[in-house]
Amino acid sequence: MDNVTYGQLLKDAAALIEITGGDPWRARTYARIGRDLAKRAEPIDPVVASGNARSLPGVGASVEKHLVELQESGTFALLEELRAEAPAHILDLTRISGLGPKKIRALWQELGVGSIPELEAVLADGRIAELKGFGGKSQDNIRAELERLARTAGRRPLPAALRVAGPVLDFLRSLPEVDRAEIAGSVRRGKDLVGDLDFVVASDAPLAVTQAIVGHSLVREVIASGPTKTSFMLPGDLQADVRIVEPEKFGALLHHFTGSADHNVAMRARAKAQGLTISEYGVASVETGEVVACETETDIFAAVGLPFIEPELREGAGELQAAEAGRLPQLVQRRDLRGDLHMHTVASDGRNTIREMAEAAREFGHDYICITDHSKSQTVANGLDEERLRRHMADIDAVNDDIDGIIVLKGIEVDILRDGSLDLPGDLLDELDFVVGSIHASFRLDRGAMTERLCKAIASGHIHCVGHPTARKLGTRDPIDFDFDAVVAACLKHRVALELNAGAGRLDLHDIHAKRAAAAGVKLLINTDSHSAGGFHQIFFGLCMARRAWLTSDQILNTRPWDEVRQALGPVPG
Ligand code: DGT
Ligand code: CA
Ligand code: CA
Ligand code: ZN
Repeated sequence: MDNVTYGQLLKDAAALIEITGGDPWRARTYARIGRDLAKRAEPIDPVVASGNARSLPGVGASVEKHLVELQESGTFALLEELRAEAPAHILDLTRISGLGPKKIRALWQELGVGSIPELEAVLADGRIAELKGFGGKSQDNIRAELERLARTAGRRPLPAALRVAGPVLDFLRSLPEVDRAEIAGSVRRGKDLVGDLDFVVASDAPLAVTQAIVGHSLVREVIASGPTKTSFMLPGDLQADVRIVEPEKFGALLHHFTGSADHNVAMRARAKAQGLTISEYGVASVETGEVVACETETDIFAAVGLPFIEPELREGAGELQAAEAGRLPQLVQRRDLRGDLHMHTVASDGRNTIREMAEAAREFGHDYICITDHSKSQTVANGLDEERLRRHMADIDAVNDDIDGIIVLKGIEVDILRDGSLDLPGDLLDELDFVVGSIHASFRLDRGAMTERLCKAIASGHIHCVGHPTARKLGTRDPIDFDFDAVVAACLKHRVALELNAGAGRLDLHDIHAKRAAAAGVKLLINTDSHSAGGFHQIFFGLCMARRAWLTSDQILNTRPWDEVRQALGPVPG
């Protein structure tokens, strides 16, 4: 069994313990262990199999027993007991942010609500108002959440999809019968939310490949299986389609299933005008039926008179015209990025020290980083007040003096308060190398007030960058509402950058806004907002957003050395 499943089932048990009125302390312990196991890089299976489950972080005698049962049977007795005690679909309610286990328990015990449709019913007939803690505001929130869930039904964040897709792709590539395997579809195009996974495989032995896939431990349920096409379910209710072709036709298959559908439609129209057809089997002549291209994607594009178009651009949004005119952008790449200017340490809510973050960043290949812990109003995140920030600044300087091969800058992620003022005094902020200003509360101001709030912070002269500008949480919280163009104008005027926050839970700005900001001339920064030394790889997700926004390296500030970044930002001198 894979780590994600171990973790998910422990988290399910944790939620059910609280919903059924069990010990909250025990629930929290299970939830924490579940989260840690799901994130763990090394497989848990062999550890459990060798009887060493207790060497896993936090695991004691009772959890060890569950893990052993899980490995043997795919479930454990306690989980089954808990499931039997509560309504079958009650865990669906945990997807509504703002509804914790306590509230879910009240809904179930007092009103008999055990599923999302039942929740919709008590909301519609007003019975929900009988419950304590479910006033008008809370009901509005639940309504908004239900709308959000309906809108994003079945779609999930790219990082979560990749966590599941990665091991499947590795497995396919490890098969001796497999020549090449790639993930296609919306994942290859780097979309922030994806519907399903599409794998394309080159092999001369499709049956052997199919047999191997359906036997894989990650495969939950096979939906359809033919000689060259298989569909199955992966953990987290994620569907995957696998298609297999002979190696000579791999390019055609990869192109077709990378899409997007709109891009394919545009390609077909172009081919038709040239007397050609285009399908998953290649580009062919209408007249003779002869296939003129199929081996590589470059061949496919060349057959219709175009240069290679990067997958992130294939949305049918003018990429064919740009390619035809020789105006395709030279998209920013991983190796262009030199630094990361947003991260947390143990001083606030991060897991590692300044030194550990610096060493990991250097190992990752960065030339500079900025330590930006939270400011004081983030009490849950142990935010820094003036006095603690002063000490932290000295600590950062000490690490910077001591370490070779990387510049360690001192900064902060200062809260932009409800009225647009900043959470720490301006003269103190001005002593820092770099300041990120972010919104972490009061997300529901109306559009006018929210725009004013952001513009006031941008005009303060004390911040260099707006962090995660729309404050969305990918798949769980909608973006805040403000006049984006007004904020872009303020950023230009005051030389403030906008962040492309690459943190797996955010991806904020997303592509459409990033494109608009860059077109207006605002500088962007791709930062990971890492909360641990293992977080820097998330820059990949930020790159996906940037590339989907057609961005080149000169539109992204942290492709430059630190002194140039600094000079490009902040109040105009004089
Ligand atoms: P998703 O899964 O909803 O996030 O988005 P995609 O783009 O991965 O869509 P999916 O999985 O339905 O299909 C993968 C690609 O296969 C799609 O981008 C283009 C191609 N494709 C699938 N069905 C059709 C179709 O009916 N017409 C065209 N032109 N292309 C299709
Ligand atoms: Ca797909
Ligand atoms: Ca699909
Ligand atoms: Zn933040």
